Amino acid sequence: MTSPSGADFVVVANRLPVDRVIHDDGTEDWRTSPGGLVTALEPVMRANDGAWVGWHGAPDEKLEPFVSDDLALVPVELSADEIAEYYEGFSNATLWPLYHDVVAHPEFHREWWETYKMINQRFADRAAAVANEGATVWIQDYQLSLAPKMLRELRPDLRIGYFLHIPFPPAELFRQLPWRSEILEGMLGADLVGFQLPGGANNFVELVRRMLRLSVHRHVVTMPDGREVRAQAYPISIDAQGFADLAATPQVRARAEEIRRDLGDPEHLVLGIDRLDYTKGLRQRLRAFGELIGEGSLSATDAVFLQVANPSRERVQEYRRLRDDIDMLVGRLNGNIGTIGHPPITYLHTSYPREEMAAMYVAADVMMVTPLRDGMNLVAKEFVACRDDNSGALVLSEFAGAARELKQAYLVNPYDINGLKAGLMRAINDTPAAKTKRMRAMRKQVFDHDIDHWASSFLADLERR
Ligand code: GDG
Repeated sequence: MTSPSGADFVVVANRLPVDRVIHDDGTEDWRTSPGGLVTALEPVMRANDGAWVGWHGAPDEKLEPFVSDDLALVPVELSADEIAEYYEGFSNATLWPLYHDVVAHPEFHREWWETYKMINQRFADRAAAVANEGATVWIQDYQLSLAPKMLRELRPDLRIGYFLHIPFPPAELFRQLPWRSEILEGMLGADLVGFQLPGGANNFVELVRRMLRLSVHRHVVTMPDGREVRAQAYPISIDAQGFADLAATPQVRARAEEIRRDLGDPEHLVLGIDRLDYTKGLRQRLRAFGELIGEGSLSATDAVFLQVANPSRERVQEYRRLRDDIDMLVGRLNGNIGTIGHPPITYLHTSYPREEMAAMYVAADVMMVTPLRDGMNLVAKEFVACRDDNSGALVLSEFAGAARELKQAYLVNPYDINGLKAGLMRAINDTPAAKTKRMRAMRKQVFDHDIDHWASSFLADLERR
């Protein structure tokens, strides 16, 4: 394939699954960004003349459709102002905090909303232009919640799915949104609306019933024109075998040992890996660890906390503030509780290749995933997939979607610092046999419900609509 023409299967997401690489000789190229979604959808795209519609990552640049790694890509252009208002503004400073329990204050700006509508229309127009008659279109996530309705208006012949990767909030919070009805109506443009958890689907149909006064029976909404829309949970997952294979390579094994050595061969290596986001509960987690060292429950020579925080949304004010807060907190904690040659917290504000991530998962004794609210949390599942000897312990927030499936984790309330401390100590001190039992059960869950399972269940249900 040299250029995308009409497609029978179209994915629409804020970002295309590729990053631009510039070689030493100045030539440009695209590299597929590794991620569960592309891995899961690649085979479906290949089998169905698929195309992916999304922004290519650079502002103020209009690109023609192109093919990379056999994937047909349809770039949507965004100007710097549009990115500021549609993406950083409405998506990440309005919807993101509102949908995550308002752990940060959502900002409501009418100009952001206008731009959000305009950009959703642009994505819908592009999808309408590329989809063949009767094609299936799968729209992803909160940046595009109006696109399903816009696309249906342009192309009633299409089968449209929509999946929300983040939580869908309860009515008490959602009703704050000045454009609440429009967002609900936008999502209802789909035939199938997918959520991470049944709770999200319940919140959605409840709002549809109360605010739009539509009839709902067993999670099927009947629209005024008689069309039916189903809302249902499809918990997302990872390419479990892919992670397991990567973790089993001699290079990753050797690197895992090297990481432990470089950290001073601690008895307990505690790991955190998150996008630097205020929803991820970093402050509480670091404080809990700091207190355990400070009061002597853990010793600074035996225990090390390796926290990786990937740079994220750095143009949004709340994220810049968070970065400063965490820098200061880590500095203070290490200053207070460290000893010569033993800073108990190693904090890395950067991102790594997948191999390095796998090596960290293998190296750790305890993984701490303690978000204040999280749609799913793939890091928790990736850690589990990498532990082929059934060793290691997962401390997991009750408020991560993953807690519903990974019930054998050491579950904690991430707001409760004493509870976090107790959870971490249990995870450290439990017998190896108890840890093995828990890990084995979690591995079974993750391998039985991997990303292919997620994509194929959603798409099979969509085809039945
Ligand atoms: C949203 C929802 C939901 C992280 N650091 C590096 C790196 N990562 C990868 C991880 C993981 C992914 O990024 C992060 O996914 P999470 O699920 O943990 O969190 P969000 O980014 O907030 O994702 C979330 C998800 O969508 C899917 O629906 O689970 O609830 O918030 O895969 O491995 N990857 C590489 N280097 C890094 O440094 N290569």
